[in-house]
Amino acid sequence: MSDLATYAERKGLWSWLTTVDHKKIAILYLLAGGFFFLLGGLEAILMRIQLMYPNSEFLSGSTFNELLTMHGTTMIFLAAMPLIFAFMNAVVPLQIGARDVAFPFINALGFWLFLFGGLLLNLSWFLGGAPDAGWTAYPPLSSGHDFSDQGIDYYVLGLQIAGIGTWIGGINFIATIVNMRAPGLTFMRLPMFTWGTFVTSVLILFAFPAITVSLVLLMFDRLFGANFFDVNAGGNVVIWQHFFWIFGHPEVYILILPAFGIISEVVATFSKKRLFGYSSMVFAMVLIGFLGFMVWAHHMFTVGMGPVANALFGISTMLIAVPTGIKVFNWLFTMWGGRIRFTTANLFAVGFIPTFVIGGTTGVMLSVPPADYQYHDSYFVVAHFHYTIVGGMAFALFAGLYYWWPKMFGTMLNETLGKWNFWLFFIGFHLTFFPQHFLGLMGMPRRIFTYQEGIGLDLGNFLSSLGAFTMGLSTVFLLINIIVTLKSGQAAPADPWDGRTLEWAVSSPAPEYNFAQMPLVRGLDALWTEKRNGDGKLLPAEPLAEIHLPSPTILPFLMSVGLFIAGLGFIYHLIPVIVGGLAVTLICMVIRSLVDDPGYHVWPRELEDPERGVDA
Ligand code: HEM
Ligand SMILES: [Cu+2]
Repeated sequence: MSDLATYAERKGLWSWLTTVDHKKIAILYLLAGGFFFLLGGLEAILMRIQLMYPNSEFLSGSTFNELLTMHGTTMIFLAAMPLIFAFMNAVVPLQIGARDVAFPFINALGFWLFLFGGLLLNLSWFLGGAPDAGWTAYPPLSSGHDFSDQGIDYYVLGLQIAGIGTWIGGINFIATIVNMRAPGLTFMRLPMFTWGTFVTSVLILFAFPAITVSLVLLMFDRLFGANFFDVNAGGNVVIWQHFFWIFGHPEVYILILPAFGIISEVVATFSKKRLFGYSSMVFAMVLIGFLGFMVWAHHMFTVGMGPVANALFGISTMLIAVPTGIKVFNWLFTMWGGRIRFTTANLFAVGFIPTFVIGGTTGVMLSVPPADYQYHDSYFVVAHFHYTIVGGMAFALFAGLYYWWPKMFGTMLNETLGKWNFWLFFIGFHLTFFPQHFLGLMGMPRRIFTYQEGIGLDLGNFLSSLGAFTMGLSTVFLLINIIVTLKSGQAAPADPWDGRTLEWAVSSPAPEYNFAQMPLVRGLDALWTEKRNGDGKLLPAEPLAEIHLPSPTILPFLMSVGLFIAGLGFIYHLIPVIVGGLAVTLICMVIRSLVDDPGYHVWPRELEDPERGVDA
């Protein structure tokens, strides 16, 4: 039988292209998401250079529009989403005591679809120009060829392919969390990050079909002459806004709920206390997820929906502040009286709290429809959503990176460089986005490429650009840290932070099979329960026996290449290319269905350290 020896041999590029192991897929997501994060950051810096001084001619208006659109789209779909998926993959199976996700093949397919969708979208830079209608792609800006050119086709097809990847990835996590929890791990004992992943996956399941449908309609308008959004032919442009935001608002919760989960884990671990108000944290999360579907039209107050609709959507939006407030207070109470350690991970988590609260507060301000008539489409909105999405989600991603890096890579990131990373980012962040509130209130519209001199906007924009450069510098510290750590990082023990949850019970990085024996969970914070009430080791829930693992396969990669090719075919109306690309995908699906793949086994004698049972 094939065994660990062959696993160890599988190290080269081929092993990455064919892997179905959630830990390796996590690293792929981290690499790809990190790459797109840098790309989106570069686009942001270019925009900030342009806006640093009035009447600047660094960029043309149309280039600015492309950068604006690609920055927003890249950050949301190609950076934030995959980085969240990186941690979901790296951590969730370990936290629930499972050997992998429910469908490893689908997991790999989800990654490759996202990557090839992202590559297709970015190819537009080299082939005729990037999309330029904003990340929201409102028609008629996006629908006809009068305003936009080929770029939007790349937007439509790139996002469609990447979106399918995200969707099946979400379904996979639902199945995993429902079915694969270790014995004793009831739902009300799930770690908060796993809860965040679960609720987020349900949101993905229901939200992504809305963008899929909208993109299909837009694709028909653009490629096949349909009239869904052509007002002259009886179409309706406002319906796009509804479709887009029925997806788009849940999308921001898709990003923030796992971030809340990360913060909960990090704050509890580094306060050496169990999370305050665990059950209320769970219910708050579920409630935020539910309410997240009720509020989409708060993006459309100024469209003319009328006072009743505006009032209802305004009130439902304000309601979300209640569960969010519960979470904020619970984090504070967790820290209260705790033995707090200010590691880099915890600095990011603690920095998250006030920053996110500012973003939440401006959100409540925006939810008041008459007030929104003033704020709408101004820099106030840009400040608001960056406070939630960078001050919230990106801070949490940094916290998660420093926290789980040892588990993912088996080395410790450097704390000194980490603190440079944190402080520069924290200062740079507020310097960038705080002045934008005032720029917005003074009347600076969003999505403009320049402004006049002497109308009061000079100082705020100058400071904002300085802040952006500071964040760029902070990212350089992160990159240096990663390079230094990869070259000569100190090896990480299994449990470097005195952790509470199951992932800290296995070695760093976890062995291929995660747990030699499925653990028995005897309380909330499973590992901490054993540290307090047992001998600090997990009890096995099953005898030592052979472990079944799925074989690697190149099919998910090839299926995604097929769709990528078909996507190009659609954009250029080349029927043979469409047929060829779809054929590649279809043939792979047939192979997958017809060829039996029994996987392989790891036998007890091959385990790294069989004596140690679940600890291996
Ligand atoms: C970290 C440094 C960042 C800087 C300096 C930055 C800067 C900017 C700038 C200058 C704009 C254009 C605003 C306008 O003209 O309306 C913008 C828009 C936007 N940003 Fe960022 N951004 C950053 C990070 C992020 C992140 C991490 C995300 C999401 C995960 C994000 C999402 C967006 C979105 C969705 C838009 C709107 C695009 C549109 O209007 O179509 N940004 N950002
Ligand atoms: Cu919203």
